[in-house]
Amino acid sequence: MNGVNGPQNGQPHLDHADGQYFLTEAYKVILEEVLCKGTDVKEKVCDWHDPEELSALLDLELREGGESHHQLLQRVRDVAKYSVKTNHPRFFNQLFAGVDYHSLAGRFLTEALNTSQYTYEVAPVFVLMENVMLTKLRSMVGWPQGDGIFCPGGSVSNMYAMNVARYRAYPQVKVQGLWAVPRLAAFTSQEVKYYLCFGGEIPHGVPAYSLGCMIPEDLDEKIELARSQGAVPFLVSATSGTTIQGAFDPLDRIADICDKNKLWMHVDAAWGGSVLFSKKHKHLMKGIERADSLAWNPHKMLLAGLQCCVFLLKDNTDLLKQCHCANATYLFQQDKFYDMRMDTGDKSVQCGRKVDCLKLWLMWKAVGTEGLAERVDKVFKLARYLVREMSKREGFQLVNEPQFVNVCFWYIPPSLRGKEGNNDYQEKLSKVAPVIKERMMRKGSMMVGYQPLREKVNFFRMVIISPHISQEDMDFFLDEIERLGKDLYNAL
Ligand code: ABU
Repeated sequence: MNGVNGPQNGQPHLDHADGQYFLTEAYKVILEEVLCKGTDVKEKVCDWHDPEELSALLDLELREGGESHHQLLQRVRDVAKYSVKTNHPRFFNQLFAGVDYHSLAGRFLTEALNTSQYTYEVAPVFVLMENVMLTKLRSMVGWPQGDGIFCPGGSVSNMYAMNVARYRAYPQVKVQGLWAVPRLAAFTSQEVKYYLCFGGEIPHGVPAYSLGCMIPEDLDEKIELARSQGAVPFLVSATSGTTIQGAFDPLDRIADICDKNKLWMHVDAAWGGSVLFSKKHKHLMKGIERADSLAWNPHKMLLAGLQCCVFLLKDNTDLLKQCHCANATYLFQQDKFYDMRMDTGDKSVQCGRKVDCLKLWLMWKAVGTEGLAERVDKVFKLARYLVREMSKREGFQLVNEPQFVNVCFWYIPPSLRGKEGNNDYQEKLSKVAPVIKERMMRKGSMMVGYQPLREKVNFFRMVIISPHISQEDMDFFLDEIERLGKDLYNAL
């Protein structure tokens, strides 16, 4: 073993003991930099550098010779130092945040075992585990039977819904392609329609209320309109938890329309699906059991870690496998010595498939269904607290009363208050969020996203996800927005 200095330059690092020593040391760096400092409120959430400067700091170039352990550990430290700390209590930028340590142990174990989820022979534990997880999640939806698969992202789950719905209606599409089917029409709310843009076909956007949920009466009209234009409606994708405003479509009403028109009802619950854990909030998805399929990402609100996404469907006739299977003879031999139904990989369009079930399983084992429900309830409470505190301060204006844990708002700096009637008000308001965002990132104090939406100019989207955060973090958030933005437009 070569110890901390590792092998000499140019040596191939092939020794197990030496590799394990390096791993132990690298793990200490990860623990210190990512998990201790990275969750410490006194540390920065990001150490911002412009790209050229960051490239120079990292020395990313790959050379002929290898480096020593000492140098490599410094690389590990640098990667940690200059990466965004998504586990930090002031990271509110995406629909994931925070860390669950049991899940993380599952993620480390998955990486160490390095297998592919496609066959029972290389992933016996994980095939059984995936089946248990899918059954459990389906039971929460209200489907005693059905099918499903873990997918690499919610958009892939949505694509699978489109594939399966189309295949059910026109099985010849699988071998003959799109020439063999009529012009099909899919429908989703205008608010989210870019999620379903696969292969350039834009779904029919159904008008949404200001809050972001679909207007079901307009869905009926859109279906009729598509028919009158010669298209064949085949799928409606409802949304439970829109990305920006966290809106929930009225599922029962949409299910009535799907029943009447014999359309596949898919629900993109990638973000909102975890409300099903909460007795208090699951009413937001009332009617979900009437859907045909569902996308749900436990890596979002449940903190299972990226990526952990499921596509669930009510069908139990093997439609998913029939739709996607390629019958690769080097993986799915028909004369195997065990039950070949355990080779679940042919339900997927992927070949190699990462193990994404262990992190959720280990976390669920650790805290139980009740523990996960408490997490969901806690972040709802924090979001309500934030909204109440905002209402006590001048300068914070909600875009809409939130249904979920997305709190969308404009910050109106003192110089713009009372000037709503001015011609340049909206233009000036649109610049507030980008300037505040730049300031917070350069300072490293927190991260939160912003965006325009239809006619609405840039506003902040605050999302509360991690159960590790507190009311003090919410107070800090509001104070910091005020600190960073109060001089606008005096300063511009
Ligand atoms: N799947 C959309 C996620 C976007 C976000 O993290 O904000």
